[in-house]
Amino acid sequence: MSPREISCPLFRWSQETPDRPLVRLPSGPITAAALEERVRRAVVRLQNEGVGPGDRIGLWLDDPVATLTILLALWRLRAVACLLSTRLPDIGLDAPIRQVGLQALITDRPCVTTLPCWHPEALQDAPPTVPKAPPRLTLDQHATVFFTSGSTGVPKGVLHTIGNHLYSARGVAVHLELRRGDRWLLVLPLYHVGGMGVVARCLLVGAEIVIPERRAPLGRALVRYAPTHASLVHTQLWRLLRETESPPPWTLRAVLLGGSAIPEEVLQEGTARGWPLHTSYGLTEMASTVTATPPGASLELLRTSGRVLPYRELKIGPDGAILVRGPVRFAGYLENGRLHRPFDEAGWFDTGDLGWLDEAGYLHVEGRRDNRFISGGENIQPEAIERALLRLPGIAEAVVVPVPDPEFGERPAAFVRTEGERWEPDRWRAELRRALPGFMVPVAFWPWPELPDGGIKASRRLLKEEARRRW
Ligand code: 4YB
Repeated sequence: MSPREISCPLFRWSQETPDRPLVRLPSGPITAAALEERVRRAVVRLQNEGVGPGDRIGLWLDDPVATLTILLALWRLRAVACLLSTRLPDIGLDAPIRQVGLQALITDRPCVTTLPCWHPEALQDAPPTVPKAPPRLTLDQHATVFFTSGSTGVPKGVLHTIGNHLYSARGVAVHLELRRGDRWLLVLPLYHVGGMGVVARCLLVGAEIVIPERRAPLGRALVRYAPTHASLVHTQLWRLLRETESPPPWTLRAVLLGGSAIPEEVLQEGTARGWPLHTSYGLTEMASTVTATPPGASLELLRTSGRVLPYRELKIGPDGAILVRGPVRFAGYLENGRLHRPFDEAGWFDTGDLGWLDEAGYLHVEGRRDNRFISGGENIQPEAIERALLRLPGIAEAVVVPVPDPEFGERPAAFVRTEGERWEPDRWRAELRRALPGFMVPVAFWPWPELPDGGIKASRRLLKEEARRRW
């Protein structure tokens, strides 16, 4: 085997521990041998359809097991799995299809494009063939495309290699002491790197991917499946803490929180009630987690985004920009079918996020450079106002956007989602005046609007448009 090659972890588990579950569903476990068989069936059918090295195949599927099976089959054929959000309406597919240059789409919905469409079940009706040699993957083989919407709303295709996912998984597995037989709760979609991260880590070490009933309360899933690990966004943890009074299950060793800053109240309540929280900073372009706090971190440490994990490098640029590189860094963006590599000569990628490192090497994220705006000559980083809002009791979510103002140019306005608490903009304004300079206190507070479902995060672009309509 060349140094750039690795053996396929699933194949290895299917040989060494065929009866060990690798996926846990409400209907029961899927063993390593059974998953391997599914992947082999899909390999046969995809090969018959002519799928080969470098082909880019869209996956627009709700079913995580079908997604996982086809993803692994595509890797064995050296093709690229392009994961499309199932929250996209049909018409929303055009832009990502064009950006990436897809050859075919695998979906269980009616085919809405001119591309060849294959149903996932049809990819399971061939007899599996036993490979002549153990399947091998190459570290620099193109593996996946995930889509990030960016501030313009035009989706960019983020291309990863096998090596990106492997090293991402290695660093997190070591940091969170993930071992064979552990169980990681998958309640993030597989078209987001946070979901992919769970899959890669579990496959690497031979842990179980636990997939509970969709939309079932998290508390129930924790009791039923007794996971050792879980990846959550802060709203999921917030709801979980509201839903249950119970202490965390004794099996649970790590809750990895990611995707944004975490409200103070969630951190305080979570740690006081004994939840094993880890805050983190990550991004699609780095195949998920870049920094994370260690096991047993104090509340003070949890207010940071943690320290850099193995196989990642991070530095702060002259203007406070967070720059990253290392074996987990993506291969580039696919734009109009072409690969664009936005890296400097030394391989650094400018994340667009601003932040700083403290003396102990813990990362503090301030916000995104392109969210900043100027109000009466003062620079406003809206995330600083959001952090202040999220420290107030009962505020579960806050997004601050600029609205036009003849005198100041732009001024901040806030969308706020409360949980259980009353709607009290006067009180919030008074509290914020104590914490922030006057120009940072929002001129308007609006309740969280109904938005088209944008995935695991609210779209700041849509909220900005909504604010302009209301102002
Ligand atoms: C932040 C931020 C922070 C990101 N403070 N802004 O496995 C994981 O790492 C995981 C576990 C649970 C939930 C999510 C994850 C993720 O993968 C998150 C990765 C992610 O959010 N990627 S993204 O491309 O959708 O967004 C990246 C952006 O999110 C960053 O560029 C930041 O702007 C923001 N962000 N962590 C403040 N701690």
